[in-house]
Amino acid sequence: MKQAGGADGRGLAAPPSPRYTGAMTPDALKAFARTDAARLGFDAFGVAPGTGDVTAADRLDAFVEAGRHGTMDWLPETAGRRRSARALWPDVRSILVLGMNYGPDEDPLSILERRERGAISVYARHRDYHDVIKGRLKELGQRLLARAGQGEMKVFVDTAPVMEKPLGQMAGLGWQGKHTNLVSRDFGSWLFLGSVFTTLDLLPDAPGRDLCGSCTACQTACPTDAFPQPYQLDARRCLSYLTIETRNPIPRAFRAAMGNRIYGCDDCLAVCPWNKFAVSAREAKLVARQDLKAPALADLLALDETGFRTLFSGSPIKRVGHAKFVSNCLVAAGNSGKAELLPAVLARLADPAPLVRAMAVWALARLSARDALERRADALHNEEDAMVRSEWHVLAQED
Ligand code: B12
Ligand code: SF4
Ligand code: SF4
Repeated sequence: MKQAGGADGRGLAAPPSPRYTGAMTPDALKAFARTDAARLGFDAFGVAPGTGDVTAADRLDAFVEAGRHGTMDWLPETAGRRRSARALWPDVRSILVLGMNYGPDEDPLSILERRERGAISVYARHRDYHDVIKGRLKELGQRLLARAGQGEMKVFVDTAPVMEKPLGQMAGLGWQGKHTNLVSRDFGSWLFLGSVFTTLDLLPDAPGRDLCGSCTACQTACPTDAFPQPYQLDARRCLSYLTIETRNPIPRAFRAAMGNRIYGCDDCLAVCPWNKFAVSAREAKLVARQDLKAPALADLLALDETGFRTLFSGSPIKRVGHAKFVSNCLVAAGNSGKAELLPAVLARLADPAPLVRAMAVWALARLSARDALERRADALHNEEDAMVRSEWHVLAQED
């Protein structure tokens, strides 16, 4: 048994275990892994062949060629390895795909009506799922190798150059729906995905069958019309990308449509009829924190760097950084129609981060056009940043 380094350098091989030496059939090994996965808190399990999904590669190329990845340059940069499991690791023979249910315990869209509150998407209302899942994938893989008495493995969740959704479909966990995410018959839209690549031969499961039928609910629900075709997403129009991935200001065309969504978006996921079988997360670390279900925008706008880091310690939100997060909250404040948020917005006009000042200008103009016009000349006199100046200038053109 060799020590295998993961793509992130942290993949592990199990230490030799005298208890588990001896041949096991691929079927018995798979049954062992399935039981172990459930014990470790995974809700869905399947095996894909080591070849991965070869048809997904062409679609990835088409996505990148059309520029739909926006500023996520790491997608084209890693496309060579991402497009096939064997390109990532030539020795892989089987891929265990695991799903962990993060189903919400209430309607995730009801918060959208409460405009003075910030809507945080379901996946970010609790502990960072990468932290929850990665260690368990390693444990699963280690125990499998120990049981087999041979082999190597690497584990992946989200950030590695692996196309997890097509793999999930190949492993029979569900199918890539028209909203492009994997839909499960048992858990609807609410499964996190992770995988264990291994050199062991395990019997693959039958791939998941597309059960979208004539439904178009996700496409209709999208507030920014981000699906140019069913099964295809233009990330540049997706609020998840705009609020999390890009550090540029939210384009003006999408600011009103953003409403109070300050981190990610769940609309296309939440309307899927297959959620009728969904249940709330059983993993305690994936149950929503009370304080992140409907946080007041006034409180979030008042957060300084330290307060931001403390509030979002252990949460994926921490990774977007204070400036991006506050800038998202300012767009939400601008959409709130709540004059009581004006003092918090005015305070951010003097923020050291240009991105924050820029969105404060927009929010101010939305909440009080008169205030904005009164301040414009002075602000332009003192402002040196081109992005912020352009927000004031556009305001002038909109007189
Ligand atoms: C980049 C990325 C994003 C980007 C781009 C999303 C996207 N759809 O590609 C952005 C930032 C927008 C994003 C948003 C979200 N993400 Co994301 N993201 C990823 C990541 C890192 C890579 C995805 C990827 O490869 N995209 C590239 C393009 C080419 O892939 P694609 O859209 O799936 O393209 C397919 C379709 O176009 C399809 N296709 C094209 N034509 C046709 C035609 C037919 C007939 C068919 C059937 C298919 C088809 O084939 C392509 C290849 O499979 C994965 C993790 C991973 N390593 O896989 C997580 C991942 C997909 N994200 C996830 C989540 C939870 C989200 C959000 C729900 C978070 C949120 N609440 O805000 C949203 C959902 C938005 C949406 N509707 O997709 C989960 C999804 C879990 C699941 N059950 O599927 C993943 C798997 C992370 C994880 N480990 O759990 N994400
Ligand atoms: S996450 Fe929101 S913005 Fe993105 S595609 Fe789904 S509904 Fe549209
Ligand atoms: S909402 Fe309808 S079309 Fe969209 S993924 Fe679910 S079943 Fe498919």
